[in-house]
Amino acid sequence: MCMIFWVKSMQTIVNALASLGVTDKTLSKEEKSFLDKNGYLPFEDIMSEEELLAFRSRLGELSKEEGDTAGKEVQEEEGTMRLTNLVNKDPMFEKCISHPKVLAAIHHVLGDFKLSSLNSRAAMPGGGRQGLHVDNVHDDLEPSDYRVCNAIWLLDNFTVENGATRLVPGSHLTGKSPNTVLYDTMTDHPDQIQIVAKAGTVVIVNSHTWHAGTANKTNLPRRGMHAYYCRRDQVQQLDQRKSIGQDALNWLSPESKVILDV
Ligand SMILES: O=C(O)CCC(=O)C(=O)O
Repeated sequence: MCMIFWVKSMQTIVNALASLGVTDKTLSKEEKSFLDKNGYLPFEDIMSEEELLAFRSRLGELSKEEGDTAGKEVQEEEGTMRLTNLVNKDPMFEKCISHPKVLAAIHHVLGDFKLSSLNSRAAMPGGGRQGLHVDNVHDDLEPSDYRVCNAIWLLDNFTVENGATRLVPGSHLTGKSPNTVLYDTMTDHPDQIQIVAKAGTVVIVNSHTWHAGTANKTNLPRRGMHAYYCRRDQVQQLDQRKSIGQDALNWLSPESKVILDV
């Protein structure tokens, strides 16, 4: 990439972060080193009870409205209910792409970044088990060359029983994708942990950390939203310029438009 363009683009995201109140001190030294070492970082109490109720209720309405077409713009997955392009569907979802602490963590991993897509994923009763994966298949990636990073917004308590995300701490440092080194990505990994955390938490997951959804063995859905970011030089999962409507362009802040690259 031409140096002048790179510096200009980096200034744009840096300016947007500054006006959202993100500084080098937004994350503590301990938080940065935990994220660097383990490839994930939870933040508790990012959503209030009222916000949780509002998000759950709006996603429920959207699921009904979209029916069989839900999630089609990006990804369908058996045993789950997915919705996508949420930024475009209600002003309430802007919170998920503009929270200073979350953005500070994404910036720490990716440097110059943009939103790749904002989706919800509910593991339905009996569904949700995935193979360990990274979100950008690669091999021999240098630890400083991260391209994608996720923020999982927990709308329900994530428990061992209801399909809490599993991940292998530190696996982002191997530079490898699990499908190229593991015999079977579906089985439990000896070093995996499960992200057991309460609703309202946001978990940053460096998407090069081996991770996966687990099976929901309860009779209620396990709901979360994925604010998925990519480095600014990467292709978005959902082309935001093509997907955004005029209503959203009217309600989004200038900072959010920089984050979306629209
Ligand atoms: O929702 C989860 O627990 C993780 C899902 C995931 O990793 C994915 O869909 O790629």
